[in-house]
Amino acid sequence: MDKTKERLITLEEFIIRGQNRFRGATGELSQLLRDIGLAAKIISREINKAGITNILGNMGSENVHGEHVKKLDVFANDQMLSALSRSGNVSMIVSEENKEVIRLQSSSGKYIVYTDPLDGSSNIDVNVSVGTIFSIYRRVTDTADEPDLADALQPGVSQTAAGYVVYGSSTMLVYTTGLGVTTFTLDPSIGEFFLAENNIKIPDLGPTYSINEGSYKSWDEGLKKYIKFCQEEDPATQRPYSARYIGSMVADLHRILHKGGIFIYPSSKAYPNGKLRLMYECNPMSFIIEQAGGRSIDGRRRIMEIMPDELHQRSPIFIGSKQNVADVERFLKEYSA
Ligand code: FBP
Repeated sequence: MDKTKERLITLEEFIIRGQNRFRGATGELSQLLRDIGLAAKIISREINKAGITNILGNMGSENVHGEHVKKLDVFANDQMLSALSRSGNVSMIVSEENKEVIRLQSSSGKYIVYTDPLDGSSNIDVNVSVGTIFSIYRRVTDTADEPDLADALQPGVSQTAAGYVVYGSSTMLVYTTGLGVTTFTLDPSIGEFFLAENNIKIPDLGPTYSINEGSYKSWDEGLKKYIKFCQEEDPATQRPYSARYIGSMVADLHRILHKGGIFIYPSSKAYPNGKLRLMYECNPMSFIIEQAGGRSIDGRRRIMEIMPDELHQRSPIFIGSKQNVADVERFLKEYSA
């Protein structure tokens, strides 16, 4: 069917249709997704003109992780915090840019939201794709009471919704509410997100691997053997695979969602527990990839079954097509201590 002939469906319409599938739906999650869509449009507009406005470069301060904060990090964080506070449906926010939990006046709000407002910071100043990541949980404590840490420290399997925005050659919003993964493309000329693909499925195997090979020396033996396996000549199994590493997790996983393959950020000497944060990088991307038919592990366990004990804890991650993840899992079991 020629796509241009199909009636374009807006994010708004798609969200309302989704809501109507749930008897007794209150519309609160729908409002939250709409608000995140609005923040994405504003951040996208700022990124697109970053080279001509004074928004590139460092703020001159460091964040909770001891990383230099970029001006765009702060801008994106402000946009996400104000968007998430609009509806009154959110009682707590945890952001990569804020050490402590942000408690909102709407303490009876039934949702907790984690966000990495701008993922891929090292690429911001050089016009390479970056992203925004979000993960939404329903509170476990009574909304009549003040929310507490038990509401925030839930395993990934308890996510109500998760998604990301990729700011690349076009801006795309990708999310799941547990009913498959849907993608939307922003038409900046009218400021509207339109449905691009519904219920997208990741290929079972993809001939690419994505890892920062600069830390090779400090990898587990099993991982070294797996990367050698990817580089061996064997046309029957599409090997050697190609190496693809953008250095923005969102952009690397957006490619893998469409083309298959595997993204790995292992533990290493520099990052003994991995670099990426469990609650606002690993869990939301794992929910998306699993909903599309892929897998995500920390080397031994399913990422989304990890019980968190800290807001900003890190985790190694091996995520992507189920055959690629099964292969690395086999090597890790066989060769790693
Ligand atoms: P930020 O959220 O601070 O950008 O960090 C995460 C990240 O940039 C990921 O997007 C990316 O996959 C990874 O770090 C790149 O790390 P490295 O430069 O060590 O390969």
